[in-house]
Amino acid sequence: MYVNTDFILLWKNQIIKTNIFYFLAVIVVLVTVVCVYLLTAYKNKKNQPKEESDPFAAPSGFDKKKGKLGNLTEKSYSSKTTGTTQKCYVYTPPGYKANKVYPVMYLLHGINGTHTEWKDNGNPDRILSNLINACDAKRMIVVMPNVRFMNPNIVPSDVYGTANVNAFNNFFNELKNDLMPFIEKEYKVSKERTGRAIAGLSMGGMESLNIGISMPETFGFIGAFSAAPSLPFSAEQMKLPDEYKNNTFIMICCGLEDGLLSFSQDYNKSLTDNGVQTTYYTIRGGHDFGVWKNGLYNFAKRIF
Ligand code: FER
Repeated sequence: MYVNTDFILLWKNQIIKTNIFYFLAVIVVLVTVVCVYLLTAYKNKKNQPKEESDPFAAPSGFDKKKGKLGNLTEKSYSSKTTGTTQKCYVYTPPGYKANKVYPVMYLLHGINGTHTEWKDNGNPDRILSNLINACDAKRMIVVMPNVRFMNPNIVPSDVYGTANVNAFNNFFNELKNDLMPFIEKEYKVSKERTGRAIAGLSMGGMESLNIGISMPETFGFIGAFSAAPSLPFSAEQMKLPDEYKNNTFIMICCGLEDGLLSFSQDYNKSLTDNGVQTTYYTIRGGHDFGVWKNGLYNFAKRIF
């Protein structure tokens, strides 16, 4: 039988050529996939906070639900200072036991907010519970009050007006006379300065500095996140009695893109010029909860 070997050879060559073509194509695709993967991994690594070099970077997911959450409960109490019924949110940690004594943090909102602002925007229960579950923060009770003490109890349309600013300053009396006695009656909280903290965002940060510096025998820990202007103290008055200069933790932080950054810088300078130790840092961000959540994370981690 006659077999056309030329044809078979041609056919074999064709198969080899086609296979080489596919082989090369697969190699090109594989190399591209590996390159894209390596490039993405490198980019992601670059964007991640450098935890060793930046002690204030919060790890990714710090404000997401990871494990067991504590409880947020809305409480009402009557205020003699304003003659109104006031509300606050109270965070109790995972594993909370009503018969145990806990340190307490008062966490204050900003000029537009009410007692719901932290709960609605700041994931305080997740931030605190994640820290506590990882043993990076002590179990604590966190009270989120209404810092605007006016009658009637409303948010005025002109939030920068005198009435609103005065209502924030009225919180000083309210805290001492009404809120702290209420919390200390309802919950077993520490009555030592080493077990009491006050912190807040913007207007609440300014108030925390105001109250903390005025009552160093009551608060051992003060946090001001993007503190607002209008602190009643002059630079010379921003100081602590000698006995509290080195045992009061004051943390001031602000976003680098925040229009109020100069106030944090000035408050910090006045304190340090007057011999008061502070912890001061800035991060990327504006006048917003990106910065304030980071502030709460870093403050809660370092107190008690
Ligand atoms: C001001 C600018 C900002 C001020 C208060 C704020 C009382 C507060 C901002 C906030 O709480 O977010 O001049 O003066």
